[in-house]
Parts: sequence; C-alpha cells; structure tokens
Amino acid sequence: MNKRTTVGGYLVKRLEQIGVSHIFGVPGDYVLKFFDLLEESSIDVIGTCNELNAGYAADAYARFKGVGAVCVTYGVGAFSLFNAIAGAYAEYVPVIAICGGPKLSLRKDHEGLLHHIAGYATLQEEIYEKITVSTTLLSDAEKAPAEIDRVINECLLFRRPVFIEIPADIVQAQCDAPGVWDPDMSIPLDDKALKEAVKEALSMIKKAKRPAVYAGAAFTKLGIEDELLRFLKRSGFDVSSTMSSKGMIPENLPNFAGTYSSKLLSCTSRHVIEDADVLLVLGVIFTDFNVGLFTSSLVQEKMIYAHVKSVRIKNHYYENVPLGLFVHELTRGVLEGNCRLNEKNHPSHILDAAYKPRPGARLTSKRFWMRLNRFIEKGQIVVADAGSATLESAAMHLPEGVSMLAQDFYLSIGYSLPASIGVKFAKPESRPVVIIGDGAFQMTCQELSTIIRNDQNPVIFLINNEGYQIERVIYDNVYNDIQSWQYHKLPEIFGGGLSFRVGTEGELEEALNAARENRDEMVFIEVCLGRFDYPPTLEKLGRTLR
Ligand SMILES: Cc1ncc(C[n+]2csc(CCOP(=O)(O)OP(=O)(O)O)c2C)c(N)n1
Ligand SMILES: [Mg+2]
Repeated sequence: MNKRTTVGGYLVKRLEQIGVSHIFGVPGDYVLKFFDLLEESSIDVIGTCNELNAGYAADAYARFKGVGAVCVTYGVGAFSLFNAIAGAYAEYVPVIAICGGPKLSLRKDHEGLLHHIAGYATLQEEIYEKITVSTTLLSDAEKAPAEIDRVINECLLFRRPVFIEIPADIVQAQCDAPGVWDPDMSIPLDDKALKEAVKEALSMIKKAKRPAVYAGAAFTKLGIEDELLRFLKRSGFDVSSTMSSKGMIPENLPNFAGTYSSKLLSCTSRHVIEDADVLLVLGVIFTDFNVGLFTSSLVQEKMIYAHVKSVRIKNHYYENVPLGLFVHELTRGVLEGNCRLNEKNHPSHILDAAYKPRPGARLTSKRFWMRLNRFIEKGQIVVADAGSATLESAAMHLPEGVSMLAQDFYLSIGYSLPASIGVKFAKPESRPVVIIGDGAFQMTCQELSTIIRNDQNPVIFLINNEGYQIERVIYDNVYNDIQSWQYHKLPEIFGGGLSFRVGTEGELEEALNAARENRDEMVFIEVCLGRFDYPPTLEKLGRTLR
C-alpha cells in the first residue's frame, strides 16, 4: 500500500524537492488552505503588495536559483499576475505559477455565482495556456500527483513558466505521497551529430583570420559558464556578451570586447562581432536589442550558431547536440591562441578617465553614469529597469564578480524593484543595486515596503528625469510627462531605510558614502536629472529610432 498525503501536501513537497525555498504571492479565500500548508513547510512565504510584483520577484529568483514559484488567488490574483508570467515566457524563465480556485463541488451548479470568475471558470487556465509551456487544473485527486510531476518537469525541461490551479476542495483531498524527485533532465545527445558539428566548426575556425564569439545567457541558465570560459581562455578569441549575459564573462578578461548591441553600444564590440570572418554565436537568443535594433549586419554564412541543444552551421542543422558538450569539444580541438584584441581598445579603458567630484556642480546624466560605474563593486548585482537604465548599465564596465539582471527583451517597466527582492532571497550574500526610472518606479513602488519588511539592503537609484525619457528621445509630447512625486519621502512613509535626494555632485558623494557605510540597510537615492539631459547610449538609441 502506497503512503498517502494530500494534494496540497504533494505539491509543497515537490516544490521543496526541486529547490524552492521562497515563494512569492498574495493570499485570497480560494487559496488560504494551500497557504497554510506552505506556512507549515520549509518554504518561506514572501507576501508582496500585489501579484504582478510577486511574479517579478519569482522571475528574478528563478534566474538565480534555477526555478521560482508564485502563489495567488483565483481570477483577481491570476489575472494580475499575467504580465509577469508573460515576461517569464518571453525570456525563458522557469516559474511555477500556482493559483487557488473555487471548490469543484460548487462549480457544477453555481458557477455563474462564484466571486472572482470572469466569463467562465476555466477561462483563466485557457489564457495561461498561451503564455506557459504547460497548465493543469487539479480536478482529480488521484491523478493530481502525475499532473503535478508532468508540469513541473516541463517547467524545468523547457525553462519556461507553467500554471497549476488547485481548487479549494482539492487541497486536502487524499492522494499517493511523492517519492524521490529524480527525473532525467539531461539534454538528449546524438553522438554522431556532435562529432560532425564539431568537425565542421573546427574546419571553419582553422581557416579563420578574425574569429570571434558572441556569447549569450544560456550558459548561466544551464550553469555551464565554466565551459565557455575555458574555451575563451584557450582560444584567445575576442568575445562580446549580450545585454542579458552581461557579467557572465569576467569583463577584465583580455579578450573581452564589451557588450554588443551594434551601433548602440561599444565600438570595440561592434568591430569585433561585425568584422569577424567566423562568428561563434553561442547560447544567444536573437532579439532586436542584441542586434542593435537592426543596425547590425551579421552574415549567417559566417556563423556557427549553437544553442541549448542544437547547432546550425550554414545550412547544416545538427539536433541533439548539447551546448556544453559542443563547447567542451571545441576547446579540445581548437589550437591554443593568444588574445588578439588590441589592449588599447579594451572596454576597461572607459574607467581610465578620473572622476573628481565637483561638489557644487549640478549633476548631469553623463557624470552620474560615470560615477555610478565607479561605485559598482564585487558582490553587487545590478538590477536595471527597462528604459535608459538597461542601456546605460550595459555600457558600464563591470568588475569581476558583478552580474546584471534586466528584462532586456520583454522590457516591462517597473520590473527591477520587485525583481531585486527575488534576487536578494536567491543570493542572500549579494547586494542588489537597483537602477530605475521615475516612470518605472511609479508602477511598482509599493514594494519598497516589502524590501523594508524583509530587512533587505539594496541600493536603489531612482532616476528622476520628470517622465518617460526613453520615449521623449524618440518623439516628445505631453503624454511623456508624469506627476512629480517627492520620491525620497517614500522610504519614511513605508517605514525604513536611508533616503537621499541628490541634485549636485557633492550630494551624490554623500549618498554613495552612506550606501557604502550602511551595508545592511536599504539606501534609496533619488537622483534629479534634467528631463532633456539624455545619457550617451540613450541619445544613440534616439537617433537610431528617429
Ligand atoms: C509595463 C509597461 N508599460 C509601458 C511600457 C512602455 N514604456 C517603455 S519605456 C517607458 C518609459 C520609461 O520611463 P522611465 O522609467 O522614467 O525611464 P527613463 O527612460 O525616463 O529613464 C514606457 C512607458 C513598458 N515598456 N512597460
Ligand atoms: Mg524617467
């Protein structure tokens, strides 16, 4: 006779087994019993001010821990969560979205009367089907274990979100207890395809005079950054990161050429990538921003394109070739080479210019970003919001041991502040440095209260440029203005942290010193910049889009 448990208990156990130690969410009557089970478990429940922000936090958590989870109530909760899960789907982030639901026993005869239902009871699951790799409505307790295992498996395998609805009267229904969690997650391997792909790639590489690597975030997601680093060190090939893989490659590596976004970012990376006669595109998902908003001219005939489990060279497709193994074999086959990048062009030189604060001088955006780059230090994780913050952060030169998180494809503004909460729970030893525009901040600012409530210690730079500057730079009209807030007063209202409002270079220094001295506290810095004071990369973006 199998051991028995409850459906809710089964789901909680699986979450524990796959490494979820924090779950983000907002309760509601349809999901209270499941929240009780979470509270009794080893998983910490982190309440956020709304479901969208819980989703953002779970997304960021998943990017660092390999999986994240969020739990909300039916309808009002699940629909509020939607945008965060759509972002996770777009950016390949494994988030398990769990939602309570009205009792099945009531749905039969009273569906139209049940609160929070929009349209009909299964509508939310139908909608979630479009933005997840799998959904399930746990309507049969005996079948629930297989269903839970199936969707969790798909979440981890495809590294994309899934949706589980657990009706209130199923939470405590009996089912078989879970065994060990031990599914085969390995990427399928076709040994012959691997050998042929490596052979073809090496023969191209041998003839190349200017080979280069364009490396994306798949290495971080698969936890195989070391394979890439070994290849880069042995081959000496010039390498650029994408915006989303920024920080993955130590930026002091002699062959690191900067972050690539064609005409938007560094000239060095542009030349290295666009002048390469063989370009190894490894673990990159092409998006408009990582081809410089279509300002690039990458030629497919010169590319060796390897992603999670396939390789494409010219018109040859090799399936079931795991990225890590492919790069491993390339490292074995490639000749040892020296770095070709001219030291003079190394991106680290952007830090050569001395920054001497001029205490009474009005702060400009150029000087602010120059100073911020010199503030970033080991142990921090830069969490940049969509808009100028992501662009300018990508143009920074990061010290070793600093990574960057940005939703650089889906670009939902307001993501960064709640995301920093997930980052801190996933990487407690790190200090998030949030860079967020005033427009973005107005979307999700309540989460300052969650940061304070959980004694988190981010440094938050709120860039007050009086509205939607990234839109102003393309085309300006009154709709890019926003209500002016006394942003620096919010930490006091929410109940903690240190807060500063800076308008001069001297004031910025005082705030940065406080951030350095108070490492265990949230430090909030409202940075006042002119509404038409466009930072350098944003100016380029404006020119491109105009
Ligand atoms: C949720 C969401 N709504 C609207 C947009 C469209 N949008 C893109 S950038 C932007 C303005 C960003 O302004 P702000 O955060 O102040 O950054 P700035 O460019 O001023 O530094 C808007 C409204 C979006 N990307 N995401
Ligand atoms: Mg703004």
